[in-house]
Amino acid sequence: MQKEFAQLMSTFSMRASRETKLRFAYQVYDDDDDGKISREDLRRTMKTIVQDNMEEEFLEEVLDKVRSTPNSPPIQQPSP
Ligand SMILES: [Ca+2]
Repeated sequence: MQKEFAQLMSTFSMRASRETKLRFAYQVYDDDDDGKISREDLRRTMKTIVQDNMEEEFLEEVLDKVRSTPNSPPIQQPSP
């Protein structure tokens, strides 16, 4: 457990490589483990963080903003 915590914290280090940070981001956000961070992955992660403390409409606005941010990870639209 201590080793895992140390590994987790090392990803926030300035010395951690970009690949290490990206790998960590995918572990956190890629909820369905398909190698892509989709809008639904982000929605599930945000719901876990904010629980019922954010209006659905505001959550959608935040998700829209993330999609339009340069250098953001590719976002996959959910299937209709
Ligand atoms: Ca995914």
